[in-house]
Amino acid sequence: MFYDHAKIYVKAGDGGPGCVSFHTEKFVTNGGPDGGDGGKGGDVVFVASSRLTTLQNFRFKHKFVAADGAKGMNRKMYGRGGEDLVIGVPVGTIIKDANSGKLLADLTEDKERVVIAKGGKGGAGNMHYANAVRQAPRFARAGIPGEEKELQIELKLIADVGLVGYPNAGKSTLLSVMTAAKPKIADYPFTTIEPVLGVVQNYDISYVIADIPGIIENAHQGAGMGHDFLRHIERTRLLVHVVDVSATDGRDPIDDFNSINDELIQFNEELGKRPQVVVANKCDAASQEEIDLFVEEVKAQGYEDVYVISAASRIGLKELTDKITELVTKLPPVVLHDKIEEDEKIYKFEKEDQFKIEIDEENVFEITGTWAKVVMESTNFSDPDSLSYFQRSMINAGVIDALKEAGIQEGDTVRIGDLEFDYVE
Ligand SMILES: Nc1nc2c(ncn2[C@@H]2O[C@H](COP(=O)(O)OP(=O)(O)OP(=O)(O)O)[C@@H](O)[C@H]2O)c(=O)[nH]1
Ligand SMILES: [Mg+2]
Repeated sequence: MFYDHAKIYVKAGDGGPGCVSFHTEKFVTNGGPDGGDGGKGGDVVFVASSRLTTLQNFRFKHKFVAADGAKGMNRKMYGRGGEDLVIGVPVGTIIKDANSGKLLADLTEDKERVVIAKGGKGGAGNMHYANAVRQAPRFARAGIPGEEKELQIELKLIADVGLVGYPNAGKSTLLSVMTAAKPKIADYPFTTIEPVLGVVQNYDISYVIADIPGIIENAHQGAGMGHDFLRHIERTRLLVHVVDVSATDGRDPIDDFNSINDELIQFNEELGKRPQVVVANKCDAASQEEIDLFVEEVKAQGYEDVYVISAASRIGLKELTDKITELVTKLPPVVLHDKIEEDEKIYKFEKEDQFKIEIDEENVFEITGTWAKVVMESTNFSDPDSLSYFQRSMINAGVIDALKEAGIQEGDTVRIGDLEFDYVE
């Protein structure tokens, strides 16, 4: 089985909590606050590697969690940052948010890296909260939780040229004579069951050809191997359409050619419009009449580049390879997606995802979400300074306004985590 898609869960590390501490030293009493900041949580990072070829690594492991940041320490020492979790994937991997379907990354080059889930920032230690009035802050901020995401991961191989054609047409044979690749070749349909890449070296130019399993009529409805593998040639600049002109299996080469083109359009209209070089293969086993008939018909359909070859007997290969090389260097790369927008949400508290207000059947206004979690962990409820900081956070974050909007009345109960208090105007 060729692993070309997977669904996984990733979570970046939480920021470490800030520290509450006061400077102590021999002969020094009542030293100032010296609690350091918590360390940042580790990021979840994806790195493309040309040494990997499948998503096999996700076959049994579906959960990936980066390390949390450490707690801040006394003497203004920062907590250690959590280590990033680095996940290697093949070049050509596309990462999407599984829930929204939003594209997060498209890794097209070796060693390309992308941070998919950002680690939470560490909480500030109490050293930051001293001021003229509040000389001994007994609170520090909690760390911000790391981002978590469900990801849909897909592999679309990066090849310049895609070989398409009916099963048994000779695609793998052609790959084996144009490149150093050694695909399996046999006289029965569906010999190729997973994509194979080969590198063509022609003059000083090199490019990658992908051989995929044969396609048959109604592949879009799942016939044969289906057309799932077509995704691997979606990015190719050029298609090389291989047809068996000898009609050995009793099929009609023109019908084969037309039905493959129909399947390409069914899969993706763009793929139907992709430039095509048509290869009439197995000319050694075909009559001149059969060959002429095919070439005439294909040219009549508007295809200019038609090559008569025998992959097995290595006839006509040079002209074909030169043409493919020329087209590959001329054609622009295929752009699959629009540019990915940056999403910088995690370090900022934005209103929508910082809290949520729900009113339960006892008319308790419950506040949940990241804001609530962080603020609750940051507050020392036995410390008056910390409490007033908490109250100001409620106003600044817009919680009070949101409660009013939700219809809160004087004396109603508000709940955040384990804390319940009465709402006072
Ligand atoms: N006579 C002749 N036979 C050929 C030629 N090219 C390939 N063949 C034979 O055709 C059969 C199928 O070749 P493959 O290269 O496996 O065909 P394929 O298109 O990759 O087939 P699938 O992987 O099953 O889709 C093999 O027996 C090859 O030896 C040719 O130019 N002439
Ligand atoms: Mg094959």
